[in-house]
Amino acid sequence: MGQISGAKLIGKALKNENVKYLFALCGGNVPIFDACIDEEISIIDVRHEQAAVNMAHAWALLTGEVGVCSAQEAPGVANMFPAVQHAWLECVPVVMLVTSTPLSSTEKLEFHEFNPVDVVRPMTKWCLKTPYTPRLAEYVNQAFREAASGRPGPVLLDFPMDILISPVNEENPDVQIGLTPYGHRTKTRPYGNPAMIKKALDMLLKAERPLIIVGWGAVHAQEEILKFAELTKIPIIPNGPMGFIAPDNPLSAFCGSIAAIERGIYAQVDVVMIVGNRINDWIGYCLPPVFNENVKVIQVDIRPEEIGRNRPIDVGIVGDSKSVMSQFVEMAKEVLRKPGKKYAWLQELEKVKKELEQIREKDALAEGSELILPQRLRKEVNEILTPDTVFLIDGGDSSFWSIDYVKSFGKVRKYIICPGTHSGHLGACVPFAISAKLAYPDDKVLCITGDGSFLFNAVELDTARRHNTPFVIVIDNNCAWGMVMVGQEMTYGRTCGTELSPATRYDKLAEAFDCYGELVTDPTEIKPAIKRAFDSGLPAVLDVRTKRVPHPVNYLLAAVSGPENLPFKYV
Ligand SMILES: Cc1ncc(C[n+]2csc(CCOP(=O)(O)OP(=O)(O)O)c2C)c(N)n1
Ligand SMILES: [Mg+2]
Repeated sequence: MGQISGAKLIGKALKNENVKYLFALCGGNVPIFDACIDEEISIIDVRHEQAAVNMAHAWALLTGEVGVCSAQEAPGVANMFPAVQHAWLECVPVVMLVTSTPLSSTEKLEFHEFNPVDVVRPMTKWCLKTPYTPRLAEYVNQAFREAASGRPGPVLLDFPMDILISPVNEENPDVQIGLTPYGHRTKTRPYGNPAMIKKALDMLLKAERPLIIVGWGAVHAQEEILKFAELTKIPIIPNGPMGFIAPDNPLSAFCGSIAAIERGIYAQVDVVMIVGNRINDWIGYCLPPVFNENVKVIQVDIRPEEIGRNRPIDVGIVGDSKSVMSQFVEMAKEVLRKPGKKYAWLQELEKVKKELEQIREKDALAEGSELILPQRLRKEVNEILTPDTVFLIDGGDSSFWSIDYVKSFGKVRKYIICPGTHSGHLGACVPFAISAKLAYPDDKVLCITGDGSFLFNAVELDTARRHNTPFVIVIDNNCAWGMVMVGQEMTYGRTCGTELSPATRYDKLAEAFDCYGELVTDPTEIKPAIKRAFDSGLPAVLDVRTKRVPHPVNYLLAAVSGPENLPFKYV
């Protein structure tokens, strides 16, 4: 025991949380880097701080753990902000460790003086300018507690330089409390009210056309939810975690990004249970015209304030989705001496799924375009995707085509829509791909993105190359901010500021970063090119030239301004 710096306390607290990687860009925060060396925490040093937050965000989705990132004072922290709003809107547990000018020089016009806490407060669950060196480890403990408990979210700890580097006596009791390696947070998860669960179960079992909708807040309860669905024969549809259930599972009601609306599946539901998912616009707020006006709604959420938001509900259950769903399983086992009745409903869903599959197959092989159809690109990718591939989605229309076509195998954390469901933050795919390879080093990582989205963080190819994280990025290059262009065409009948250049060569950009690149213009070359890209053992970019085909979701979004704009009708 002796003197220890504030930064070393932070390193030790991170180690106690089993942190493996710190995603970061250097500056005043290097004392934290140095402390990480001692604790064998690897620094994944990025080229833009936004990417560090994106990587921590992806790490959390991919592993179920808290992601940790760091930036220096003022411009470094400011570069984090776009990605912070993403983690905030998507409720992802990310801990940000940033630095600022010394407390002792507050308001002295010192170079880089800027208070990040003032700015990030509305986009974080919790943030603190740390005031006292001996308690730094304790503040880190609290940051993890705040990020991971209840509804998760990003948190920020700001370390003024004098607080960060000051030495303290290791025997100080304040220091010792923070450094105790256990007991700083409970892993127990709150159970739901049994009477409410019983009431909900009765409702579900009496229903003719019940449905379970799951969000990212239900991902850690996947096992329990699948078990419950199996016992009761109630179908599941994901709203966000699209890999929750394999699409060919008879209990999956998932048939594409917006097909449940377009095909009137939601409209037929008589009892819906929403687990770990905010009642948002992607499910039409569970209101007409997307849902039937008589639908009964059961909502399970960790956050009481969320229950009943956007529409009245019939049964509200406050609790952790894993705990609550384990209660549902136990209760269902008791009530159902024999397995639940087979709903005619499941057969109908199966019919719709088959029909859509055939339509998609036909669309993908349609002739008449010199450019590759986006549907064909997905069909080719789908045919080579294996369960040991982490599949990432990015882009505008590009995202929707991927969700429709590319199968998930039910490995929920290995199928990620990088822009999320609420924030729609484009361009995180390269940072996400790096985290994916770090989280699953034995798996392949494949991503399809739009050309517009790709370039936001393309510079992180350099990070990927230096840290040896090979993956394949397939660019659906329609030479446009396609999704916005469609909206312009529908609304104004002309376009502006949405064209991108066909002369830009993303494959050559990859080569400039000493990565693998290839231009693909022939659909029969897609699969061989992907194979070559993986075989290169490098981060790889395939610039696939595609025809711009608006995804039907655009008409759905346009319907916000009038349902008459829809080329189809809600049933
Ligand atoms: C960071 C960010 N900026 C702007 C937008 C608005 N936006 C939504 S879709 C889209 C077009 C995306 O283009 P691309 O990635 O090429 O995909 P495409 O629609 O062409 O398939 C844009 C710019 C956004 N969602 N996020
Ligand atoms: Mg595009």
